[in-house]
Amino acid sequence: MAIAREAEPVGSLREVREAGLDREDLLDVYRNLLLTRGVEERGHILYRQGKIPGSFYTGRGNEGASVAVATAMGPDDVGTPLHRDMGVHVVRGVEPWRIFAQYMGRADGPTRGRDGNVHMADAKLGLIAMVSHLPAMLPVAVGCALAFRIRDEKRVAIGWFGEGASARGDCHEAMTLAGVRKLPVVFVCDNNQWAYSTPSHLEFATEHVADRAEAYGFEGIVVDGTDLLAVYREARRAIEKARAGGGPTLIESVTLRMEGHAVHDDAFYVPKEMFEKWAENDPLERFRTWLRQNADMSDDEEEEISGVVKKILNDALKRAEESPLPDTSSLTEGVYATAEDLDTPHHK
Ligand SMILES: Cc1ncc(C[n+]2csc(CCOP(=O)(O)OP(=O)(O)O)c2C)c(N)n1
Ligand SMILES: [Mg+2]
Repeated sequence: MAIAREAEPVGSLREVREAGLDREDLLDVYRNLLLTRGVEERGHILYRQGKIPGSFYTGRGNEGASVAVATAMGPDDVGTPLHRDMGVHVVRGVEPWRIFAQYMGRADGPTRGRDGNVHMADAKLGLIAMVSHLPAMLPVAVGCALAFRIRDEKRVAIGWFGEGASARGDCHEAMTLAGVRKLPVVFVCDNNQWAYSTPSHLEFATEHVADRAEAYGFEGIVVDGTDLLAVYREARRAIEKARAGGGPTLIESVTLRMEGHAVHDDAFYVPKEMFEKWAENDPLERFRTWLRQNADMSDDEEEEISGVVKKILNDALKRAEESPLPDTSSLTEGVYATAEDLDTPHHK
């Protein structure tokens, strides 16, 4: 039996306004959503052209949820996005050309060419780069939240994790400390129903991952991750609750990983019917339809936004290809933070 609250879908424009987004904001969100999908689709092309070293990961199916949570964050909040959360980088303002540079291991990527894939983040935008080990970023997010508490800052940390990673001890440790201290942290579980080839019934024995939250002493919410606005509303509530001293929330956003674990995996083990069913709820198509039906997005507006996005992506690809590979003499630079690196609102 489910313990976590199951979030309702979002209905009208009025309801969304009450949650903090006006019509202009919604069109910006749509632009960010198109950019997020566009970056990953172009990434696929770069991979097939042999321009991406190593593997290539996308968050197809999770674009809406990642854009939604990042849209709900405040400017001074921090987050630890994972390999399925490209929308977070886009919304926080990482320019697409730098993401393409990152994919290709170039010097202008956020890791300055130290890593080719999505182990990246721009600390100046309040993001902390993931390490490969999962869910090792949850204790980091909780540590940030503890620092905010000690310094009496009204800031919130967001920690993302996959449902498969929730089986590990660091997830339990992070949630225990966050619950005990009522820290300003929001845990976001990207439940895409697979951890590589392991289905979720072999990952956790409760109905929902969010059912665990009550045992840690905070609220758990399950939300349809293809409903961008429902994820936004729940994330916003949870973030503002944390900011006001109400403690953590665990939001479980349910989607389906619409591609293989990475580009090397054809996901033969995922039943075809599952893909077909979830394809009917594509987050981008769903949000586009909602905008047309509830916010009167016109053909002209839609065309204008896609035109702008296409241009950003085309220019970004060109600029990224012009970025050099890192100079080997710079190998030891960026290993330790400099005073300049730490001169951001996030490192006061
Ligand atoms: C501790 C650890 N074990 C194994 C891996 C290899 N690995 C990377 S992603 C992944 C699947 C994680 O599944 P989930 O947490 O559901 O996230 P998803 O990839 O589905 O978004 C695995 C096993 C890892 N990164 N860290
Ligand atoms: Mg998963």
